[in-house]
Amino acid sequence: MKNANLYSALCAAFPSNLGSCAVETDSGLCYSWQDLEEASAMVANMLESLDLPIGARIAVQVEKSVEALILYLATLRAAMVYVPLNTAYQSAEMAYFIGNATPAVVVCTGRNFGWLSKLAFKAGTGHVFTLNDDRTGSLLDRASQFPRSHAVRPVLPDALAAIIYTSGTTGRSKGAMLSHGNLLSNALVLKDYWGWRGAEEGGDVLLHALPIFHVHGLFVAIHGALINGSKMLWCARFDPQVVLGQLPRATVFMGVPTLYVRLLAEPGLNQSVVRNMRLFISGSAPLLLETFTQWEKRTGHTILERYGMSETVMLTSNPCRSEDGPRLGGTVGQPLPGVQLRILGEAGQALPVGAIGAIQVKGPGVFCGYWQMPEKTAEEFTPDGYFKTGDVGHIDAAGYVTIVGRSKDLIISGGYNVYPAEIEGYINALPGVAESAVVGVPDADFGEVGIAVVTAKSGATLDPAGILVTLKAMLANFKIPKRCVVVPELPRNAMGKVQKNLLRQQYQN
Ligand code: MCA
Ligand code: AMP
Repeated sequence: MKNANLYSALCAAFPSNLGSCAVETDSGLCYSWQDLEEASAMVANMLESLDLPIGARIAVQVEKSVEALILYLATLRAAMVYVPLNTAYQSAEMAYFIGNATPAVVVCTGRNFGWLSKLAFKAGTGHVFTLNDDRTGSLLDRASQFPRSHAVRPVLPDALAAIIYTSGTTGRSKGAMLSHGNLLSNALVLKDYWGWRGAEEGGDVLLHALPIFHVHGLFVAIHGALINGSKMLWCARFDPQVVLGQLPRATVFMGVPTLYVRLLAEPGLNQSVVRNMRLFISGSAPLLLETFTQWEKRTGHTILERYGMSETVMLTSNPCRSEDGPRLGGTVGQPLPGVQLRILGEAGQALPVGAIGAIQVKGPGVFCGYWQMPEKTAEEFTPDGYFKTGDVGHIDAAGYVTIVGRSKDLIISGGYNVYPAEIEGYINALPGVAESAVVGVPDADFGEVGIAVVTAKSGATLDPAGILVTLKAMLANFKIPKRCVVVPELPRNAMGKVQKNLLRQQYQN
């Protein structure tokens, strides 16, 4: 069998000098390429010693650290399936993910071990390890007893590498199953399309300041650097001052639009700080034209905006090389090589250039379906095999795609997805609440934030601030609406459907 293990491809791209620095942290630690290879071998050996079946899920909710990256690489090597979970998730959310993914192994912080291990063992998980961001925890203790060399398990391209949870429009989150082939093909396309520079051309250095539990920070950024043998400057969290301090040493930066907005608010952002930069990339949420233009004025660099999804990895990108065309603000660029993208009208008819419709895609990055949800998977594909993105947009004569909205009821806040239906479910269950509607309104920092509009049951009195406090104890912090208002009734159309567009207009500032 020809080995399609993603780790093998990443490892093959490591530079010949394995002792050179692969990852430098903001606390001054340097991990060499050899460290990545050997430490991931030890963790892979440890995982394999647990006698788990190929494809066993390894669910991970830990703070960002290079050891967490090593755990990801080890999971790939051992042909198990990585399930990264946002550190903001609280117990009810974690109970759902663990119940749904049925992981054989859960890795969490020492701080959360008490409640999370109980929950995991109850759901049938066999092993719970801890991993802290200071290189302590039972995972590393155990792994330290295993050999530093490991034979990567060969897999076929369609073997699962990761399950990424992405919230559902109506019900609970769905786990998007991504294969080694999905991830490797996307990494290779982006390596070429974004012109990653090898050591002979001076070598790119990636400044990594995103979380590593979503596609952007984990796959687009990390795979990009590793498959090019490029060093990463690693920030444990996004701090604009720290990023400014590191920019002169970097050549590539990736961020959600909020990161660019926050950097622009720093007086220290100027052309000198970015003098060595080659490429600024934005994605995960719409980049306002204003941010795009201001960035160009302040730094002399044109941000490259691209578009993707957890279910598809990257789909479109503005050009990197000037000979491929200009980077157009407000657009997400052209379909990447290998991606077929079409715009359809309401009756399912293909639309002419410029007409607005539903975006559907096909390509090597498109996922293998939702974990244990065959009906939901079937619903999201057309009979001829296109995936329905739920995004609405148009494409121009030169092939540039512009996203104008979403048919899915989704708020994207600071690059995180918030599904109103989920929040409304929690609010509606609170005592005294008759019904609620959560809508997204523009926000200068997060791009969009949620507002909860709530009505009371007859005779009940509601405290809007109290509702938010109660929600905070139940849900990840980024999902909490930034405002809550109590109204006598929600606006409805003739069919009785809540008119969210009116609420969006009413509460937009
Ligand atoms: C934090 N808060 C948020 C968010 N983050 N509220 C709404 N949206 C958010 N994104 C809450 C905090 O809990 C806090 O609430 C209050 O807002 C202020 O937090 P702040 O200190 O400003 O937040 P932070 O810790 O600085 O984080 C902001 C951030 C972070 C750095 C922008 O949200 C972030 O790293 N976002 C990147 C997300 C990302 O990587 N997305 C990629 C998805 P309180 O004070 O009440 O506690 S992958 C994807 O979409 C695909 C497929 C793609 O195309 O890339
Ligand atoms: P996720 O569920 O995290 O995979 O989010 C995917 C969604 O993020 C897409 O369906 C889009 O709605 C949105 N998205 C990603 N990149 C962009 C972008 N550059 N511009 C606008 N929306 C984007």
